[in-house]
Amino acid sequence: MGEKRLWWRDGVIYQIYPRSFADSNEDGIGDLTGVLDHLDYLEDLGVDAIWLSPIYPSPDVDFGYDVANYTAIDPKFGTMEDFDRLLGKAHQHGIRIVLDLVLNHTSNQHPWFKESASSQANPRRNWYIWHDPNPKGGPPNNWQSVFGGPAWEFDPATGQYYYHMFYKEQPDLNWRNPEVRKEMLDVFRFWLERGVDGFRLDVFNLYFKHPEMPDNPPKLGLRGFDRQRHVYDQDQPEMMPLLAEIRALLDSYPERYAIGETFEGFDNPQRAAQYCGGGKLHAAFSFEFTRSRWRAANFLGAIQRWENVLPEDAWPNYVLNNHDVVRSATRFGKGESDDRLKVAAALLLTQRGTPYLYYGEEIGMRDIQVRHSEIQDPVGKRFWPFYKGRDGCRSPMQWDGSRNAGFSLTAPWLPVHPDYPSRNVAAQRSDPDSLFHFYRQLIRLREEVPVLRQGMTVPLTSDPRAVLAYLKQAGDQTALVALNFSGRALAVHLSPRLAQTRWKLLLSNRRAEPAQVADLRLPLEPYEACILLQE
Ligand code: ISL
Ligand code: CA
Repeated sequence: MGEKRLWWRDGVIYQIYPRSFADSNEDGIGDLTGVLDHLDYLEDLGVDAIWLSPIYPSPDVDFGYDVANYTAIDPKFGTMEDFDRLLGKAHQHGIRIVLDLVLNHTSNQHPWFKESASSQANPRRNWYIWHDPNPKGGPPNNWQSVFGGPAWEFDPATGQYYYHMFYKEQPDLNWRNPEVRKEMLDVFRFWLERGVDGFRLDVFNLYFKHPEMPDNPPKLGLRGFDRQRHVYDQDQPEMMPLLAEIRALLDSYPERYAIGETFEGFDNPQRAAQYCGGGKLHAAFSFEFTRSRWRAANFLGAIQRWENVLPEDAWPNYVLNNHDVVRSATRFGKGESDDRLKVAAALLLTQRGTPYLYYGEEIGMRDIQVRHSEIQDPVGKRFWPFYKGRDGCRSPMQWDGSRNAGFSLTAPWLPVHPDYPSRNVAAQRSDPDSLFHFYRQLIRLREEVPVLRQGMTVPLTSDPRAVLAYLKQAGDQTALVALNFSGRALAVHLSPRLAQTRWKLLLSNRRAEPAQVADLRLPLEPYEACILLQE
């Protein structure tokens, strides 16, 4: 690992949901200049790159994940000049920019779809997936939308159905059409030429569907989408040569990067892993941490499963949060205490694998509770009260204790969390014991002590529920990380060799001096996260 530092492998990537980060023109919606205004903050936190959720023109049925133009900036976020300014300034701060490419589907307001829907004879008809009704009547097959209901929408004007894996306002593109494929590669080129450093590929494993569109076989599950095995509507073999083509394009520019998002990131890391490594994507997300219950063994299991399935030349990544899931602070935090969040942060930032942070995670932002009348996310409206949608984790960034948490002077598009007067960036920056400072220290340490980011996690755990302790070894460095998941004082059992090792304390949220090992036991305070380096 003596090689050169790679930003996407050795650094930390920070996801920004632009609508919710900072509003520079007081319209209640975050924007690009808002991001630019906070680059100092991001540099101080120590992140290497920011991933911006979609910033392209969008009617916002799915808040930017329904794109109406891939090579422009939505006016609510600013202009192309604002974007270029942000990119230039970010680079001056040593921060790379990763864009979110949503190429599986467009908005139904995209001019391509409008043309495509205008008649069966339109030259762009075949840019989307149109099909005659089933001879028995109804949709062409049994495929379901992940957002609920059949994935087929009938268009009475032209007498055919079109396919949409997500909302009906998000028709899927026909990637089997060479014109679509060419256009999409040009989208990559457009942003690469502007100097964008990388891409997050939204649901890329859905681009191709089986050409004959057979029914998916049934499986046990709760709702329509989960009651099928998704054999024919995702993960088709045509994806591999396409990834090779995308990768070759990226590799024709220096240090570019692509990370893909699959559904499988949630519960089938093996499927996600097949897309990573030489000649394919640099990475695909593992989302297991977003599902793990508060139990040391669950996190360890997720790490080991991910390491086991990834090809040798692929690099892992870990995520506690994103814009689709309940925040880790809400899942793990007890009341206003951030004790557990420090343990989770130490776990995330001492793995061999790129850590992804989600805005506000570093100050322990909790989900907002949305009332029915406040829901913005249509899945929330659809499945209320069983599932309230994804607004909870998308509330405005809490910058300070002033009105609207310093996000905007105008009422923001989603409510600010009521805890903002005490939980905000300004307050945590002036408190050396805050979660923010702990994240900042961990990020610094990860940078300064390569073993923390390079060494494989070798468990020493004796109590899989309450304690996760692991050794890491890389080059001539050995580190020991001990995480107490419980609110009780505990001890980690060490082998005689490890007990005799002279350990230097790099960081602990509970003590300033190294703990004394006695009787082969390393004591841990309640919720202590402690990082030791062999002297
Ligand atoms: O958020 C989910 C369920 O409510 C996930 O199933 C999610 O839809 C899936 O992980 C794909 O997510 C991505 O593509 C969607 C978009 O809505 C998500 O925000 C995005 O992360 C469609 O573009
Ligand atoms: Ca704004």
